[in-house]
Amino acid sequence: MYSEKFSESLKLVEQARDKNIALEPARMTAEQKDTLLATYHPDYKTDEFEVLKIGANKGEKVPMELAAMLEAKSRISANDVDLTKPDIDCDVLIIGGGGAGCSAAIEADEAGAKAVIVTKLRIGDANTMMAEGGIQAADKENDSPAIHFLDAFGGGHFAAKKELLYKLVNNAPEAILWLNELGVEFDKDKDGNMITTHGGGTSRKRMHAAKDYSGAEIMRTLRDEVLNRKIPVIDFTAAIELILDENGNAAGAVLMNMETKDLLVAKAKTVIIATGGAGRMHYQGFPTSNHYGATADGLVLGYRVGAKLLYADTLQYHPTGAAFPEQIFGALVTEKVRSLGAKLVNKNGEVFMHPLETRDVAAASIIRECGDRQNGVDTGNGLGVWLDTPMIEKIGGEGTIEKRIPAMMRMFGKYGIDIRKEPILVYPTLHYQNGGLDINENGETTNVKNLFVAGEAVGGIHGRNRLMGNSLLDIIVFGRNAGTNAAQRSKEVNVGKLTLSHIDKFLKERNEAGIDSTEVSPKLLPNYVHNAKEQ
Ligand code: MEZ
Repeated sequence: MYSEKFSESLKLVEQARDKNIALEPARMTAEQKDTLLATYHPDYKTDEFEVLKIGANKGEKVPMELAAMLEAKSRISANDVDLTKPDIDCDVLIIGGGGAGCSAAIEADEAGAKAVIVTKLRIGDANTMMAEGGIQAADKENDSPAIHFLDAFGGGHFAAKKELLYKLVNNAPEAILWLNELGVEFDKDKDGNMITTHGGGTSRKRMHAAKDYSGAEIMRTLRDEVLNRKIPVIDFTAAIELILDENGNAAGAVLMNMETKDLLVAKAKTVIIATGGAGRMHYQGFPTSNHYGATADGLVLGYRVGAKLLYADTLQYHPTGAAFPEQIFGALVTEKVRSLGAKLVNKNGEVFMHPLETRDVAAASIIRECGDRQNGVDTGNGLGVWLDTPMIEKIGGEGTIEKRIPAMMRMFGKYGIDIRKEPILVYPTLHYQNGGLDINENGETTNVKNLFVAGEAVGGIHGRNRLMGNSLLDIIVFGRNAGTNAAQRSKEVNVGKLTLSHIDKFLKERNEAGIDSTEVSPKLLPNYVHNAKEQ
């Protein structure tokens, strides 16, 4: 239910609806996109970034909040733990209990390795659970992995590591079959064929979905499989420091019980970082669509032992975060809403962009509309533009919204907004970490042996911008890949003497670079401050 102050703008949106449905907005030219991004996309705000003074990416810029974590002190010193008596001893230690971690664990287990998952919250508390619109795979007759590659490579500004993207798109059809076999309830037509839709920047309909809770459905299935296989899962236990062996290879992690703060030592022949994203870092003050634990931990753990980052200066702001009501500020409004026909409309009821431009372009376009063009709607808590959801029912017929995007209907319905009849207000929200740790096609970091990475903590799969549905895909493809390869490697590894000497080495580097911050990392949880005055 919208208050009186929205009525004038709502009337203009309603009046223009039929005309706007018929309108076919032009796509922007490459030149227009470049200018738009350089002027309005948050990645281009130079004063929000800091150049790293130490570590493998010294001299490169990253968001200032991330720089503070990458250059912070360890939570422990080397003599806080006794490395000679490990509490856990396994073949593959998986840090993170989201989609990538679970996929890795399943394949490591399948390959006969002793895998253990540790997670600072609970298994399944992850961005995978929050993904809505779908997972891409070129498995229809009019499509091919090569076309999928071209879409993603262009959408990512031709910056993706080609061998990683090649693996992503070629393994996509098999990933869908694997999930289907495990029990994911994909949307299917009456003949049992998967229903697929477009996403921003796709030239074919290849988005497979489970309504608008695709990630939750995938996570449910993976979690069940991990538990059915009886793979050990240690909940509420964070990895706070990696352990190397005397040869400089990854060999485990120091773990911290999130409640008691007790420390444990996990020794492992191989380690997989699958810690997910960074939305709760709230770069540039943006709200986020991410889960509570998304604080870039894996990047910090890897960086401190010398692993390289790739594209850590690029973030994805999902164009349509909820801008109203305040209770769901920043929550994800799936791109599928636009795939089903809803257009973005400004306060005057004007369509100002093609609804399925790539995400960076769409986000920058909304920021421009609300900023310099002054065509945003004042929500009482910032600005937003309309996403005209009633168009979906007009295009697809009555009942389409309830059938295809029921979670969206429920989320806004709770606040008295019937999205079948009324449009919703949206603004970009921090959604995805495009950059992360640099890996080779086996999923191993390029410069720390026996350290693997999967999921959102990886950089380079998507280049400098990711297309919708390629993240649910990468957690499966690269999660499984890391699990299989780490298990294989573990058969060849003889772990040397364990050491935490990198902590002192890192401290020395800090001192030499004149860094005297008192911050410690990894962050583990966001530090929201309770403001008693607001009560
Ligand atoms: O890939 C994503 O980020 C995704 C599926 C998000 C969405 O809009 O639903």
